[in-house]
Amino acid sequence: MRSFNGHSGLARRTFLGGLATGGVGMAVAQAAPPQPLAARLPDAMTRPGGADLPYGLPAAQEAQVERTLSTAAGFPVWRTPLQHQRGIITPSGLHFAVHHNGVPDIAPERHTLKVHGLVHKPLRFDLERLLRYPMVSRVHFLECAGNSAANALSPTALDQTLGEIAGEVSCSEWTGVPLAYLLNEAGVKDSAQWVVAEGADGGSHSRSLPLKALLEHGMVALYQNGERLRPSQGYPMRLFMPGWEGNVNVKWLHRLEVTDAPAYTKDESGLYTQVLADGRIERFAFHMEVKSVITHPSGQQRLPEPHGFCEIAGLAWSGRGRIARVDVSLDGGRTWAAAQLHGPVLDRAFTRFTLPWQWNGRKADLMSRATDEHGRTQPLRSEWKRRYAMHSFNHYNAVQAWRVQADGRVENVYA
Ligand SMILES: Nc1nc2c(c(=O)[nH]1)N[C@H]1C(S)=C(S)[C@@H](COP(=O)(O)O)O[C@H]1N2
Ligand SMILES: [Mo]
Repeated sequence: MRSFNGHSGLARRTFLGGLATGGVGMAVAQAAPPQPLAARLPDAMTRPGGADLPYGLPAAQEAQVERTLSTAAGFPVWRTPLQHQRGIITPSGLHFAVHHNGVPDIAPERHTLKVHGLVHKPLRFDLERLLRYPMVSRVHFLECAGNSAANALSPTALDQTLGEIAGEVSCSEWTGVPLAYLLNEAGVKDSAQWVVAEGADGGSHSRSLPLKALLEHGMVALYQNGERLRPSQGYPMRLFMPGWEGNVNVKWLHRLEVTDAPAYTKDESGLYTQVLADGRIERFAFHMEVKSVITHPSGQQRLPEPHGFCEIAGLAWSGRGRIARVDVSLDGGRTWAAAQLHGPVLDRAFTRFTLPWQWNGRKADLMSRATDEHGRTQPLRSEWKRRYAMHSFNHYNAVQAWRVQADGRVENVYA
């Protein structure tokens, strides 16, 4: 006991010193002449801190964590920097956004939602009335049908960040009124089969949706991550259909017309139809398929050390249900290992996965392949390309591969 106490100071210093040289980069103070307490404290501990803000902002030092803008489609597409996301919820300010005709400036007190067409009692809801209905909250991803289009179309893999390549997907907690409450109150007629949803933006973005699915899963979302929708996400209200392609989630929703047939609006007959390899056209492809990306390490990152421990981390999702497993390959798809899924594993939501990796400092091709609870799994890029016509790009869910070069730099590659 006595000798242990006598040596504990030395033993402790040796242990910490060992850790410091062992690679965790911790600086350890050596024995030094005694200093006044204030001189030994970090600056911030020696005086009162600064003021806070009425609405909080990220740390100034994190300013590089931003959405990136693409105009390749002819309209602005803001993409989530997924490489910086650790966790399943995308901060609202980083949610991706696609606006075909800009963000309308809507006065909430004048906005209304009309339910009409094949109904017994046409209804009109202002926001105040809608906010009095019972609401549900659900965590769900939202993905643009055109996410990862460049990987589908570009003959060579573009050297970009993950956000630039596949950032047209985000995940939020959405809170709102189930559509069934509103449609049942209006009373749909026997001949009713479809609903045309229209937005109050310049181009009156509109889509036809099967009534049965809307009654089962549709929501008029009013809140996102606990606060009212952001203008960019459809303030003051949007349609939300969990797991379905982004463009059916009509923002700035102002009209639901119950019909007996689809309307074949411009938004569903042009950009969002998908041409198959044999020339046939998929008219309505609502579900987003199972998909995953390794977020770390990912495109344009650089591993800090030529050798050493690195946690492979990523996100997986499926428009048809829960994620059942994610396999990770470190050798370009020759061998696979099951990654650990981190809960909560939610229906049609981001699921986080990780795999510990000891990098040996040699070139390595990393891939992730998710499988959902229905046994659907991601195709390789070559398999996906065989299924669709050469110029098709919607619903691209092929396995994403990253090459870690010997110097630690990470690049997008086709596997
Ligand atoms: N009214 C309206 N709704 C819209 C759009 C639009 O341009 N106008 N864009 C759609 C597309 S293409 C997508 S991918 C999703 C994106 O939703 P987000 O901007 O909230 O991420 O909104 C859809 N809803
Ligand atoms: Mo989209």
